[in-house]
Amino acid sequence: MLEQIKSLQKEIASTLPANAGELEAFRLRFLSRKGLIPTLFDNLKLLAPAEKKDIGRPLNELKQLAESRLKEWTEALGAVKDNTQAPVDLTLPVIPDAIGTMHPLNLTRYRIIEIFERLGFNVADGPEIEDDWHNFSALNFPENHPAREMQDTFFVSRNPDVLLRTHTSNVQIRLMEKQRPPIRAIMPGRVYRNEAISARAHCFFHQVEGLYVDTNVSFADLKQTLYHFAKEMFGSETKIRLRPSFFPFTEPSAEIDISCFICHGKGCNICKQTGWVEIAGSGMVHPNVLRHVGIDPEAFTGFAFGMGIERVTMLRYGIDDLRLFSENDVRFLKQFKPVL
Ligand code: 2NL
Repeated sequence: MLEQIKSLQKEIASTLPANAGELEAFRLRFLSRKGLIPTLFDNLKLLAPAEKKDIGRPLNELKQLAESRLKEWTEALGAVKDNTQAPVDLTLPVIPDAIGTMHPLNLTRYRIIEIFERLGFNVADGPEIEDDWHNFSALNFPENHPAREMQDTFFVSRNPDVLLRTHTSNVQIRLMEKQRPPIRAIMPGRVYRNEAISARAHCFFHQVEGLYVDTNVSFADLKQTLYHFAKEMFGSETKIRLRPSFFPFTEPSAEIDISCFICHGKGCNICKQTGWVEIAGSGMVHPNVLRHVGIDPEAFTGFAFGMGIERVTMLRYGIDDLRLFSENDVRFLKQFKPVL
């Protein structure tokens, strides 16, 4: 029996199964219930106690050898097992994966663009770092206007002044300088004002301004265009109201209010019990502005307007703190439409 154990030991040491079938054959031959090693253990029981001692030990070692080899080879073959499966098809289309959500300011910006594009407005953009002419002088700001002060505007350098634009009107000036009427465009973009940060103010925000210059553009066109916008944006029941106002670049000028879509005129927190919510400033382009860009104010007229994207977004989604837009808190951001 000792001889048999020694020869089996040699056989195991020289075996190297090449695949799962050969490995199973090894298991069946040596370790299965009717295999060689369990049979030797059965025979061991029949021996006299003195012989048992001499045979038991090498037999146990043989069993351990066979078991450890089986385990080793099973693991080794497992690592290359994928060879037997169908390869990955690299020509299949990618499964779309939601990688994040749209920023609410972008959702509003895209909606505004969509509404005005259908009215024939182009989308224009321009620099956020601007000179005095395009941000102030061309827009008929007087020399001593408070917006030109350090307290209100971020200056990159002075004399000549270079600054962070305080509105996107600079893009309208640049557009009118290089393009003749008819001009119909909106200008979304980031603007900067030197203000202490709070729930209602930030040192930067986003604006969409609009401009329509052609022969015979009237105040009625302004009213009807913004009425259409209000209904598209806030629902078909929405009414608008115009209040006289003042801007250096428009004459006459008007604030645009919409009827409160929360309480429908009954009075609530959003409209501060008035039934109306302010959404935009507007007016007829000042003749001086047209002159500054070489457009004859006797031949052409235009209307313009500006609205804050943050303000419209806060109304749309019931957001009560401006800082949420720039804090990048995912608990806030992931509540909006997923990007696919
Ligand atoms: C507001 C008011 C407004 C304009 C912007 C404009 C631009 C040119 C000429 C005339 Cl080039 N007007 N833009 C006009 C009226 C109001 O914005 O409250 N914005 C947040």
